[in-house]
Amino acid sequence: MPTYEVNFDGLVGLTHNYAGLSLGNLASTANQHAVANPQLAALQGLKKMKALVDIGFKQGVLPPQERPCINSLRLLGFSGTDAHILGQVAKKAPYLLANVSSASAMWVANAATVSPSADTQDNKVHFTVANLTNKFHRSIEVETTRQALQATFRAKEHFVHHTPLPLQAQFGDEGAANHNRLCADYGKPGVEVFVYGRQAWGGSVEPRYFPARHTREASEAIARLHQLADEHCVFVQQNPQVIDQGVFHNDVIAVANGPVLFYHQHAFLDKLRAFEQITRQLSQFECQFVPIEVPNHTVSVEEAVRTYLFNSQLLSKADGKMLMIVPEESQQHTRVWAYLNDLVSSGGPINEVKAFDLRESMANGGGPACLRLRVVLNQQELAATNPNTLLDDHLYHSLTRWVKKHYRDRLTEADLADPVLLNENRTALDELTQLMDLGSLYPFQRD
Ligand code: SUG
Repeated sequence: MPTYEVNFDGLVGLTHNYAGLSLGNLASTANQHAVANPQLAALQGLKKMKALVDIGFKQGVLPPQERPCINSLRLLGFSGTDAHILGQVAKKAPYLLANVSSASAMWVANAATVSPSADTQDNKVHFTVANLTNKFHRSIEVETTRQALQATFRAKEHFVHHTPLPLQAQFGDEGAANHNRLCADYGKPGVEVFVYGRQAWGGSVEPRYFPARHTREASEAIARLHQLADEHCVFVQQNPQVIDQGVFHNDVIAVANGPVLFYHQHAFLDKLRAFEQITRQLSQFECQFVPIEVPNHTVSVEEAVRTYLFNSQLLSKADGKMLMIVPEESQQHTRVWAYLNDLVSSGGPINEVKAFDLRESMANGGGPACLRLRVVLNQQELAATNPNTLLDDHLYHSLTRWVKKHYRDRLTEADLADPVLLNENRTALDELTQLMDLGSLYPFQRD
């Protein structure tokens, strides 16, 4: 049966702004207080999605969230009308206003971990929504993400949705950004590689300055929940030194597709052991592991973080070769671009590269790979997916019109307390749930 990797991209929300909320994510900190353009951000994301559809890839869309999140503020003791709450929080706790207003749900690589049916014992696709405990502004995404995934993948005979892991640092889970799958073909069983930042119990070397957001214990729990065979899972620690240099998720320094792992020399702590396991496990499926290492003297960790070379999408083309989608920052960097040109002409599996302008998202530390959640679906599973979430020309044009109608082209933190902005959000999202047939997804639609 034909099987596809469908990339579901997060649609940028109406409150996209630069609040400097993510310690350890250098772009987020550096761009605090910059003026954001939510309309441009959403259109940049849509253009990437449309370009991939036009080349023949399957592409889905995941919706943004209701922001500012008034419900979170009520849980924290604010009361009265929504407008009153916004006024109070802006005066008494502006840091909270920024947190409950972030459009961070756009980075859906952190929405969930997904295991394809070819890997799971019950032959269903398993989803575990990431708890994102390390950052408050991200932890409040969980409930709407869970509902959005359920509204997209409804059919119980094909899809299993697990509740998030306990909302606790020892089970810190950042989803697919720390998860890679290696396989011969999407439809064949694969080896799932879980990359963690630290071990909560038992001790591990940890970064000194920046948080390791994701634990080994979280990854192990997900492997159990997803009914993966022990002999087809590899757990490897991210190098704590690169976390301290701004690599807050593994997808900032490595990406896999098919049998290929494209990674930086310093990405992993115990690389040799992990690669030996991957090689052995893949050989059980008669699949040869293809590691492509970028040496530090060619691209340093600092350059990798600045250009997001590894936050790329590796996509399998019909001719068996791979296309690499990189952010424009990689094209503008002389050494990185020279490396990429050498790579595509080297006769290896990656023979084409395309750069996209995603500057609005990049300024918050979100590149092409952060914006997408990979969901491997066979023909039947694809047919059982909510069709209104799959991007075609019609949906692209509807969403583009919708963005142009509702989104502001300038937003600063000072604008977040404006009750008019909240209403603009709700009006737009109400229309979106109809466009994408998502049901009553948002708190304001249910209250
Ligand atoms: O969690 N940035 C996000 C970026 C997530 C990127 N995702 C992946 N690498 N998969 C984060 O750090 C910044 C928000 C702000 O500062 O306003 C932010 O949340």
